[in-house]
Amino acid sequence: MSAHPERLTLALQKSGRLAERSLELVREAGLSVVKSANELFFRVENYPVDLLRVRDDDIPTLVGDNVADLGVIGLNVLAEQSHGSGQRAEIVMPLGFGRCDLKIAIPESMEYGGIAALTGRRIATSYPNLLRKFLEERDIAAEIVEMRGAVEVAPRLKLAHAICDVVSTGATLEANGLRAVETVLKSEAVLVRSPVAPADIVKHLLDIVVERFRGVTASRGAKYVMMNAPRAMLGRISEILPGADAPTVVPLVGHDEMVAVHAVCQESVFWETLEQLKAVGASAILVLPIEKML
Ligand code: PRT
Ligand code: ZN
Repeated sequence: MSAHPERLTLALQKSGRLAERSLELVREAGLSVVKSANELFFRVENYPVDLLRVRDDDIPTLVGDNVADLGVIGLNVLAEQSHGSGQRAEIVMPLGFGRCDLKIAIPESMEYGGIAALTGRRIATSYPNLLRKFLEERDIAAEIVEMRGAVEVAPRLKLAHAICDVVSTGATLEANGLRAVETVLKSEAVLVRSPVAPADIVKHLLDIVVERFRGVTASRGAKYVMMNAPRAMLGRISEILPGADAPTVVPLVGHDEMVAVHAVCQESVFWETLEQLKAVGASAILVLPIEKML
């Protein structure tokens, strides 16, 4: 049973790499968060919603055990914890932030002709379950050394030959004389929900919140692009526009060979894209942000 049966509870990371973007998602979904001195809970002013602020590692369990109805968590953490028994938090959708890869990295000086090079080696990681599964699937017998943090220093300390850790820019690997050789998991923040359906009053609210999160996530990075273009070039223009399906084409009065093209681009529109559009004859190109999408 949920801690507050008549309220929707969302578990978010209290501080860390996912904290700010998680809170931003909640705000963009129209929930006004009231920050309070209460370390554990923030209230939402305009809906019966509570934000439970915790360490990210606790979120899969809190949602799996139905203490929270929804949660935002890195797929890496969720997947690592999805090995034991017990109720599981269910993935609703990826959220498009907190992207990183769980990678195996070795010292620059170590030779590497392929994954067989890891046979008989010691690999330090905070992700023993994911690493074990990855190695087993490839029939590699290696020793896993479990570490809580500072995994990247293990090779220098002669604790391990290699590491398996989360990488985003790669700067940490480089600073420690390591290079990535295998990708164990591609990760991003995901929205998870409790396996137990909430009471009816909360269920309705939960559906609304999930739909709004979907809208916020979909419109992020999406752009509305408008331009004038030669009718003959419409095919090329559709190819150039990133992630746009079926642009709207409007005739221009007095210009039979020219049309106005309007399209929603799901991906970022870069200067290169605009230059390509110009090169095929487009003019008066406008790129507008999209605030909401449903
Ligand atoms: O206190 P709490 O337990 O809540 O937080 P935490 O310290 O366990 O996690 P936190 O806030 O560091 O990360 C939360 C989540 O962010 C992770 O579980 C990932 O899903 C995601 N994420 C995205 C990252 C990174 N990018 C990342 N770069 N998590 C960790 N890192 C670390 C990595 O471990 C390594 O030490 O950053 C370093 C590498 O970064 P680069 O840029 O040098 O490659
Ligand atoms: Zn953590």
